[in-house]
Parts: sequence; C-alpha cells; structure tokens
Amino acid sequence: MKSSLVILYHREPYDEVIENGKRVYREKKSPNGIVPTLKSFFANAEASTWIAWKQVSEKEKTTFQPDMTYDGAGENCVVRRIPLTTDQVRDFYHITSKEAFWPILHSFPEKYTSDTSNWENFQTINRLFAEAACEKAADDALIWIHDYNLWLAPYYIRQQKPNVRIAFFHHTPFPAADLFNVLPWREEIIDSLLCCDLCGFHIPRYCENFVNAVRSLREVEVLRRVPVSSAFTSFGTALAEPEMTTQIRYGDRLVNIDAFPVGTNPDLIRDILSQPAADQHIQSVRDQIGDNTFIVTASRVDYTKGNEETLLAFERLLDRRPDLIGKINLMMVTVKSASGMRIYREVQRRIEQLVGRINGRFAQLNWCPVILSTEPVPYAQLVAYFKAADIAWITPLRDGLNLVAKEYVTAHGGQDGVLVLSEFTGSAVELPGAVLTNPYSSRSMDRAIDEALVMSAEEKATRMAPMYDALCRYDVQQWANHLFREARARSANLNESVETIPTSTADLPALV
Ligand code: GDG
Repeated sequence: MKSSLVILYHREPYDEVIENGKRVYREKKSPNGIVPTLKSFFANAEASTWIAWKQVSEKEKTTFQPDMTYDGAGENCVVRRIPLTTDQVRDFYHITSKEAFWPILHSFPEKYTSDTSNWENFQTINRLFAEAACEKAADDALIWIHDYNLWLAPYYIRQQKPNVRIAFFHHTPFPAADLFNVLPWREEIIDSLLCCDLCGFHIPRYCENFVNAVRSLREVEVLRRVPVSSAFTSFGTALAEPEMTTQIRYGDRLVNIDAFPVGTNPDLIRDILSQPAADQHIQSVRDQIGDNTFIVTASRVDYTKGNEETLLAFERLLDRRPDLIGKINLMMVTVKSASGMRIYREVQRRIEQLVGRINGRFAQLNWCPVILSTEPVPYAQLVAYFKAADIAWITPLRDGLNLVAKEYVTAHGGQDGVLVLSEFTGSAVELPGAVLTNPYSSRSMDRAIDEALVMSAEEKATRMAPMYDALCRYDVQQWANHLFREARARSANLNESVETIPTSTADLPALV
C-alpha cells in the first residue's frame, strides 16, 4: 500500500538498543522535542513511511533490511532506513553539514569552510532519501521534509513525482541573503526549495531572509505580503519583522512561505511536575542551595549557544557584586557533542576552563558558584531544575528558536520565574515578556541579569502569565497541525490553484 504521508527526518523514531545480544527497539529515552508528535501522525495514518539514515558497516550493508515496523504503529507504517557507511556519515553530517552549512546558517562566516566539504556525497544521500520517498509515496501524498541536511530532497522528489505535496520545515535560522550566498551550492539549494509547495520557518525574519536569497538568484514574482501575525513582535528587537512575503511564483509553480515556530509539550511538562519524583528533585535542589538564587541554563555544546558569554557575564556579576558571593548558583547543563568533532571539543574545553576559573576564583568550602554538567540529564530531572530555578539565563549568539526558553516558561505555569533571553533566538520574537538581551554586548548582558535579580514577584507574574498562555495555546501539536492544514490547502500545481491563498500567518490567532 502506498503511503499518504512520508516523513523525512534524519533520526529514527525509536531508540535501538542491544539487550542480551539481541537488537530491540524502544520508545525514545527523551520524551521531549518533535519526535513524539511526528510519530503520532506517522502511527495514525492509514499508510505512512518514515525515512531516516542508519550507520552500517560495509559488511552489514550487504544483508541490511531497510524496512521495518515497530509496536505501536500500524503494519502499514514503515520505517525505511537509508544505510550509510561511517565515511558517508562523517562527510555528510560532521563535515559538509557542520563545517560548511552550520556556520553560515548561524551567521558565523569566520568558522565556515567548504574546502573539506563533499558535495557529491551530500547530493547522493539526498537522492537516496528522495528515491525512497518516491518509491513509498502515493502520487498525491504529503511529503514532509525536515531541515537543511535534506535541502536537495525536494528537487529529486519533484523530478519523479510532480503531483505530490512537498512541505519543508527549516529548524535552524535562515541567514541573510548575503551570508547564504557565500555557499557555493546556493543555486542548487534554492532551486530545490523552490520545488516545495510550502517552506516553513520558525519566525517571519527567516521567511524574509529566504525570500531575499531567492530573489537575489532567481526571477520570481511576489504574490502576497502580509503584516506579521500578532503572535510575533513586529518591531523593536533584533529579529522583529513588520511584514513578510507568504507566496511567490516561480515559473509555473506557487511556493508558499510560512512562519510557524515549534511549540513545547505543556501536558508532558505538567505531567512530569505532578510526579513525586519532581518534588523530590526540586526539594533536593533547595536542600542543597538553601535560599540562594538558583539560575539555570541548558543547551548542547555549540559555539552558537553562547555559553561562554553567559559564564563571562556571571564572572563579571560576581566581581561587581560581592554581596552575591555565597548567595547565588548557576547550573549549566551543556551536553557534549557525541560526534567528537574538533570544533565542539574546543568549545567544551573553553566552557570547562571558564567554569574552572570562576569556581577557582570564588568558590568557598561550602559554596560552588557554577555547577556544570556536560552529560545529558534525564528530561524529567531537567524540567524539575527549570521549575526550581529563579532565573533561566539563555544567551545564544544565534538559535533558530530555542525550546529550552519555552520549556522554562511552561514549567513555571505563568506564575513566577524570570527568563533572560538572547534577542538572537527565534523565540525572542514570541516571548516578549522575557528580559531580552544582546549577547554581543557585555553592558546589555550585565543590565539584563541585574534586572532579573531585582524583579518583583508581581512583575514576574505579569510577564510570565501571557507567555505561558500563548505557549499552552500553540503547542507542538498545533505546530504539526498547522503544517498539515496548510499543506492540505496547497496544491502542487499552479494550474490547479490560480487563486492566491490567504496565508496562514495572517490567521494564526491561536497564538495571540
Ligand atoms: C534545533 C535548533 C530549534 C537540553 N539538554 C538536555 C535536554 N535538552 C533538551 C531541551 C530541549 C532540546 O533538548 C533542545 O532544543 P533547542 O531548541 O533548545 O535546541 P537544538 O537542539 O539546537 O534544536 C533550535 C530546535 O531545533 C527545534 O526546531 O529550536 O534552534 O538549533 O527540548 O530540553 N534533554 C535531556 N537532557 C539534557 O541534558 N533529556
């Protein structure tokens, strides 16, 4: 049976573990993120395919069974694994994606190099994903592709399946056109994205950046521009946009562009916090730090995440405010990269060095100012830390969205807590009650943490309540629903859809 829904996502929808010498498939250890939501659509479709890559040895490749089903999804819900060798994964994921695309996407051109990239390998892997999608998809299926690693998949799919609906969601920022155009493969990437019916981004700024990049390279007609939804800040901060283009025509094709950020799962967070284990975690934090101010920050080890800037600001705070010595704790959970990439090792080394310096300068026998964890913390425990924390301090230099900021607000139920958030995260234009800060400016960073430390209980509630309400209304389920609703409304072919369709961002009232 052909699939009506095909999801292209780099990771498989389960954890694969070896138990007593046998391979078993388990629910993912981390219940957060978008996978559980995508999985519910995948499992509930009459027939669906989830396409991911899987690293195999040359020997395993010969006997590899690409298709599998798992308990909890119907027998017509198939996971297709694209077998990739260690070298293919390294070139695709750790080199081309992380040394060329990632720095450009996050506006770090000084860290960019294409010299090491293997573009042919990137093309091959994207083609393999596309071929698998075309083999599985019904002629009018919805094919939902995730992120820049699969930039070329729309092009290869469109060649073979002119009438499928292709929706692409970009999880990272889309940079300004003059940065994007540094990529030597810019035309192939843009030509591929122009094969989509719907290109989704977290926020209006990324849509605008995408359209500007398209217009610099191809002659397109802008069919529709709208004021941005009131869910987004439209002026006064780094990533604000007052208007956005939502539909363009390229040849005989209509491409819809839309901003719909990923949400959190408030039910899951509330459920975690209602368990006795959460109370125990929170109590244990309090037992250990007493009445001290507890600040939390969580991320992956990545130069984009601004952990060094947070640590430097914390060190300046302790220098400026001797009254805080012994009375404040910063917990930094920054999970080290599994890939062992050199650039991430350097970032981790620098973080560890700074933490060592701060603790070395200020620690006392019974007080350690910075608690660092580079190992992943179980999600339930992380949520308990969020709930226990007086302040979340999240200062990426660039971040597509930042779900941690949203999870912190959700964990506090709109009642208390302070979110200090970098203006250069996508969530900054969704969370106007945060204390916004510019991580490129020490003065701005210092001002923001000072403001957070003296904020009254009334002001905290006034800022947090509307953000919490918005996050509950527009959760991760709504994010996925939004895509399905919009993708269904779009037609693959201009001849079938001469009318321009009112854009979704103009009718996103649920977010407001
Ligand atoms: C990419 C984009 C965009 C963190 N530490 C631990 C842990 N986490 C969880 C958080 C959160 C998730 O991981 C991280 O999500 P973010 O959105 O903050 O960041 P990225 O991983 O960079 O995600 C980003 C996102 O895609 C979605 O489109 O927002 O901009 O870069 O859920 O809570 N989870 C566990 N242990 C930890 O130690 N279990």
